Amino acid sequence: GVLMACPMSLYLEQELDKRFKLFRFWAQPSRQEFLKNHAESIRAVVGNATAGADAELIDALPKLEIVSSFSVGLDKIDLNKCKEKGIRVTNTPDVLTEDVADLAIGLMLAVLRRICECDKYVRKGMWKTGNFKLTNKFSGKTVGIIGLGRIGLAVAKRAEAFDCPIRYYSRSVKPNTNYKYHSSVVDLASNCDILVVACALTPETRHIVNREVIDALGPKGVLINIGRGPHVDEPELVSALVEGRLGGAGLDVFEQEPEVPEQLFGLDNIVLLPHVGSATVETREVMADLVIGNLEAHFLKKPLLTPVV
Ligand code: 8YV
Repeated sequence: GVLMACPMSLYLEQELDKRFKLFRFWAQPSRQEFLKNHAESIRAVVGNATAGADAELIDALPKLEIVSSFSVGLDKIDLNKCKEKGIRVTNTPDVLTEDVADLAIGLMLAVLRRICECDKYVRKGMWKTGNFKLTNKFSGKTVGIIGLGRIGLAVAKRAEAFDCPIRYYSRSVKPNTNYKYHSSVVDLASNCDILVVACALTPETRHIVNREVIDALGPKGVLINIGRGPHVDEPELVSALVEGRLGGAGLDVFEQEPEVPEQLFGLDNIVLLPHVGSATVETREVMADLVIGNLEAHFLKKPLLTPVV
């Protein structure tokens, strides 16, 4: 049996149903009762950015062999526990990189050029009675990227096409780029106009954007988060935006999804998205195929397509 941790893709559900005995964890009236009756038959868990396999679930599934995640991020999976128990883990890297990087650029443009606000202005019929206020230029702005991995690099490449100088922070200097390296996030934030969070969420990167970083970015700076909500100290971000200490923000992720701080709803210098970085028809289908491909490879004792553990 395969246990799906939460709803993520109808196509994936259909394809899993065709191949395995699929259990939908979210549809169980009682999870405890469900585990009592079915724990022994579950050999795989399918998770995502919302729910994966924490220590408790792993311990409750004695026959678990593999966790196949419908996400590139692995923060909802207890990787150490999987290693310890010899449970394999796979994710969906590469296939979503372009979409997430595209969305990061979209957020930069939307925040600086006020695209969402402009759209409302037209829809409300306000164009007839006035002129929209001037916005801010994107081309040529310095873009600072936290985490120059697959997604960070794809953002950099796109921003370069807009003549944006690129700077980055990561644990160590990346050998194959000429982008300017900063050894601290505060230093990076002090030296860029737009700061993008593009690293993995780990205990070390939790709240990597804290008050000090936000203040370094400053009243003209823009924060773009296409990583994970907990990368940013959200109450600090909210007060900085409300008090005008930060110029703007484009946020695809939040600390307590789907909860979004209501103080943000009244601000027009921010764009709020419901975690849609990889949410295109094309990419979600490829992600689903990769989840299934990994499960099939595992059960056929073939090499996994995208192994993590
Ligand atoms: C999805 C993601 O939101 O890949 C990730 O890490 O956050 C996204 O692709 C999610 O996993 C889809 O359900």
